[in-house]
Amino acid sequence: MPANTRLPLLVTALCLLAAGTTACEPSGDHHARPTTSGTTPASGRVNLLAEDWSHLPGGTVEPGGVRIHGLGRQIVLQDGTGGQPHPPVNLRGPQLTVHGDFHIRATLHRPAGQTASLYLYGEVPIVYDEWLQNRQGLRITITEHQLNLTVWDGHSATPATNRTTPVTSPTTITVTLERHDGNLTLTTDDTHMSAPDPGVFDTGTVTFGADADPDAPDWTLNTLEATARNTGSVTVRDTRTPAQQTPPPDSLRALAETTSRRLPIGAAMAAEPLVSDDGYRALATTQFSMLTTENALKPQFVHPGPNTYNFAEGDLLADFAAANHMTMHAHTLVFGEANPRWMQQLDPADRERAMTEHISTVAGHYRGRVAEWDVVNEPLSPEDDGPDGRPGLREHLWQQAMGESYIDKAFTAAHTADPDATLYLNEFGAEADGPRWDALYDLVARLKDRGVPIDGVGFQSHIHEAGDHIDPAVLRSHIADLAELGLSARISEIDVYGESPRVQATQFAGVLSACLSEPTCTSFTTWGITDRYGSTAEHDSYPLEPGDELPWDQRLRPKPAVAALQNTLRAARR
Ligand code: 9MR
Repeated sequence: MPANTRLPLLVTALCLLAAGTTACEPSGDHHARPTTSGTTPASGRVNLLAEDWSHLPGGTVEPGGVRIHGLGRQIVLQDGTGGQPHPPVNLRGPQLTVHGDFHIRATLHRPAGQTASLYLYGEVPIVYDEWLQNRQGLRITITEHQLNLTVWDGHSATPATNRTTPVTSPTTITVTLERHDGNLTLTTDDTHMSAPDPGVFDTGTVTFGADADPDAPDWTLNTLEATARNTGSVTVRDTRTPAQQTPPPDSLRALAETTSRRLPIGAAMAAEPLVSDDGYRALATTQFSMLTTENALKPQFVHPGPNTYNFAEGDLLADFAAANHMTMHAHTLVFGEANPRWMQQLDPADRERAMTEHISTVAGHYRGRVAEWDVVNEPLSPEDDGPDGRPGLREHLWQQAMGESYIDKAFTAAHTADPDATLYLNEFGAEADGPRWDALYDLVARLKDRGVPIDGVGFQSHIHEAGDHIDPAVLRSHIADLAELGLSARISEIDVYGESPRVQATQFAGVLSACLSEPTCTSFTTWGITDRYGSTAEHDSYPLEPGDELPWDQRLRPKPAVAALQNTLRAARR
């Protein structure tokens, strides 16, 4: 293929993610380079840096290679503990298809004091905002005096191999990782170490990632090549191959189009499975007309350091939504959870400025691409701890610094940053009558009285216990009460856990029908698509122990809930 007819992998990645052929165009700031995507040079050698590295979080494509700046991204728990590293993955970059023996050789420039890490994943990690599960993959780390090889086999959080050897590390170093005869061997000019291969690349793919110490000077990946050995082969996965997916007429999104409301049907989605799991991506594109960012735009993902923003995963989701003609609902600007440690440790006097800066930068970045924001998530206390026996405001860093006014300030800042976005306050447990609904109603009524630019309320609709069962008639009455205040509503995060498939189906369908019956209910969104990646999974277990809360099971088979949702949509045909 002549070089000038080759497409940047970025474009092919978006085509892969696209449902419509017209959508195969990149957007945003890219520095895509020519690529050999989809080709196999006769030598069985692939120049991976000729592919797209422009979306690597913390990476900058330069003439001499890819400069790696550490983001210091970590998974921090709500009490400020934890801190599991969350290294960048080049999700929109090259995926290598491998068979048999091969080696991957990297040359890098590592300034003194820097720790350079290169990741080769057989399966990309599963990422949530309270944990990251490493699956099959390996990390090569080079410090001043040491070379380290860490191998995860997908059966445990503990690495199967973690070996270190001394290295006389010059500034420029070449490392070669070879898979051969059931072993993994790592070689540099002056050292050599081997470990048994637990089948890290048995998936037949390699996805790359790179990380750095944020406090040391950046390192540069100057070359990265894969070469087949013996009878093995290496190719860059041709992401253009999969056929474009057209929503079948009985899909949720196609049926919803036939309702008089043309109600958007959404799901919370994550970047990693959209890229790495063809079945998940197919459901995402064919079944849903709306996308909520599950974790990618929570503060600790998007704003890992006081002056460090990372939009890579959020941009992937925004481009995916646009390419597939989905409305993008962004979650969430201000929340008591999922905040990076630096935010949790802010002096109270600095919090208002930090909050409004965060909002203006993040909502400003997505201006024009995001239709709606959850501006404030879960402002109510989980307990009935207010003076009137209802929930008071949830105590967290923003509320402690500003009292209730943090909500006013957050909405005002979001409206300034993106005047066209529809702005929601999102809450759980307010679908039934009782003190929680009363507290929510009074809160949003006060906001409206004060002229706060709030457009609507999200009813999360998590049904995790029998006591959470939602009565559609009561939910309808709440939506109607909000309409009288001039507020719209949406079903923002429904999932139904621990119920029989029949009860689960009835609950999903009842809530959808309540939404369809109220003209001010603007959309219906499930909190995920499949139990394979559901948010109630037991995350410490290998293999992952999924929950059962979503419409598609962990093998991506539809449960009765899917038919119940389809029937509810059919019944609302215009
Ligand atoms: O789905 C999210 C999961 O990956 C996180 O680990 C969890 C941590 O708080 O948050 C989940 O999403 C929540 C959302 O942000 C707000 N409402 C409740 C959702 C489900 O727990």
